[in-house]
Amino acid sequence: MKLLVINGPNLNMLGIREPELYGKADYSALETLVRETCRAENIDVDIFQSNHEGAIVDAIQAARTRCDAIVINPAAYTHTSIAILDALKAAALPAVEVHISDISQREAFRHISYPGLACVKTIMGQGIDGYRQAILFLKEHLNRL
Ligand code: CA2
Repeated sequence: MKLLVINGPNLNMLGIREPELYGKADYSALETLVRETCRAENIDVDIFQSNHEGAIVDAIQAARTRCDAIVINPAAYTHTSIAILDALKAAALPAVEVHISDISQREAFRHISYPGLACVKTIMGQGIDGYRQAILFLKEHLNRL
């Protein structure tokens, strides 16, 4: 199984500010959690972070023929990006959306997720453990197909 994990804008700042929202773990702790989960599950993983919408669209398009599944935290693009939604639809890979915070309990503008409309599952409010849960879900999901 080949997995792509995508993180959107400012997630590279994790641990630097707003620990009450996003926890104390920094971005390298997130990467370590993803890599260790994938090693234990025998999953080949690439981790990609970008602050640029088009770069995220490019990464999803490239994954279409190279990967079996996607974990994506589109960050602020969650609430704006029809381009990322369209790219996920075009890639037609099983994707799980992860949010570190519980976006349903935050400002109204965070309640809508465009990319989530193309995802088989959304995990929110679980901190960085949501990434581990998303990876385990996708492994099971692919086994069921
Ligand atoms: O809860 C999540 O994972 C979010 O995707 C995080 C985004 C936010 O815009 C979404 O509504 C929910 C923000 C990521 C930025 O993270 C920072 C972390 C530390 C310092 C500054 C930003």
